[in-house]
Amino acid sequence: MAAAQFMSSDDIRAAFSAAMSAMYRTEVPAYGALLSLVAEVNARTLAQEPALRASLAATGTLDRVSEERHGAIRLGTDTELAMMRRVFAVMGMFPVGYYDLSEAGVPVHSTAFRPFGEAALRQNPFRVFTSLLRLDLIKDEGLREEARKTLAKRRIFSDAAFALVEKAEAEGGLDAGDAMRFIAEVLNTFRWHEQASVDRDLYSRFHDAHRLVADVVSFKGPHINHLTPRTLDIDAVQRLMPCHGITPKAVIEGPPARNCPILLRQTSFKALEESVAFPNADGSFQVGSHTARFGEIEQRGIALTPKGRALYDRLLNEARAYVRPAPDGSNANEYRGALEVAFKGFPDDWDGIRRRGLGYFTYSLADNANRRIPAEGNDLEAMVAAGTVRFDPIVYEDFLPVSAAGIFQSNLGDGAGQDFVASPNQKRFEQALGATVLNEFDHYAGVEKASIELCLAKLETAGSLN
Ligand code: OOG
Ligand code: NI
Repeated sequence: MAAAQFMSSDDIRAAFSAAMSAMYRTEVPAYGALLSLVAEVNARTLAQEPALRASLAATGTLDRVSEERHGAIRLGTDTELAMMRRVFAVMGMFPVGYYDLSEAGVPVHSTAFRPFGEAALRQNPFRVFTSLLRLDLIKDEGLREEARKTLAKRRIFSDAAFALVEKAEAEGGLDAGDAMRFIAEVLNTFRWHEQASVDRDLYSRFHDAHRLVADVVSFKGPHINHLTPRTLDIDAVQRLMPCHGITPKAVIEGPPARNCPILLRQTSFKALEESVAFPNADGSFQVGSHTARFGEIEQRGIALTPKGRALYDRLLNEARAYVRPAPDGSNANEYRGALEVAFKGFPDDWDGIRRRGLGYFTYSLADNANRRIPAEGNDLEAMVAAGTVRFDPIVYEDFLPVSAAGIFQSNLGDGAGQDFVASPNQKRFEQALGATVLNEFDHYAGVEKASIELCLAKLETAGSLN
């Protein structure tokens, strides 16, 4: 019974996420300060908002909140992306969604590796926003070739990591000892390297082409560039960050503050300037610096249906057509105002969102249900109206391309954006990945449907007992 000895992929993911967080805390101390602030604000929010606490408890998601985070990495080659997919699969993380960032002036396209099943998400929803550099968008052919050659030489995974992934694939899992070795080996891939792999001059040329090219190509591996805890009140954290010595970016990305949070709101603090040793031809080093790693927080709201998402996109575009947030924050208030006006067009009560088919919900028997089956009929709506069935928003587990672009821009530095012709190429991305990406909407729709079926089945049993 070999399977019984395997450490579950959910446990491996949880352990990996904790190890990554511990590593990042030592590498970027401000991340530790942010974690304490978020924990404080979350505790206060839960104490002040009993309805929120009850909803999180009813959906079994109260415990995961404080453990929750996402990270981001940027890869250089197809081979790296394909291997990363196999590594994440050992931790029960699969590619969900395709994000084209070229439109926003960033030469990458991306996916999010994350757990997919409801039970896995509940145990630990750790996700990694994973980008692949698009050298095809770099105009200078000579430089493109230099980048390609540099990337072709590096190996971002150790031999031991390869061997453990192959073992997990061949045998269907890893025992606890192997899992711990796997975590340690893979963690090294995400580590910061103070020594660059190119000389100062080549770094500068990459940097001039695009800061992101320098960040991906000049180093020995895809250093984790941020880790993002989940807060239950992003406005409070944004307000309190300066008191903790952290300067946030000027505007919160995503929808405005609302009674019923939708999708995702995010804010970040600027990247650190870190010292880097660039190798010279004679074996000596020249000291310079690089800005790459930063901090971010996010507040997650309800997952929207395609109809809800279309409404969100329309309202966000409306606000941005009126005023585009300037990188220096000079029009932050105006932008906030424009968002608030535009989003008056989005219902701000859970039942309104539900009845208009804008968001996904889970349904369950209400705690105090006296199992009263309404005379008008026993369909779900009647049960909801009678208070026998409760509904709770399903949390959005994914990302938003416009927000991601804003986060990229803020930590790459102002004016880092370039005009690329928008060129989404999901097929090309999936070829590199060696798999197709999962569709996020299918996941949410499936969770909602399963909850309705379970709820109706329970009611039927209760009804027949009456
Ligand atoms: C990723 C930026 C996107 C988010 O939360 O939207 C992201 C990056 O800077 O590599 O992490
Ligand atoms: Ni992020």
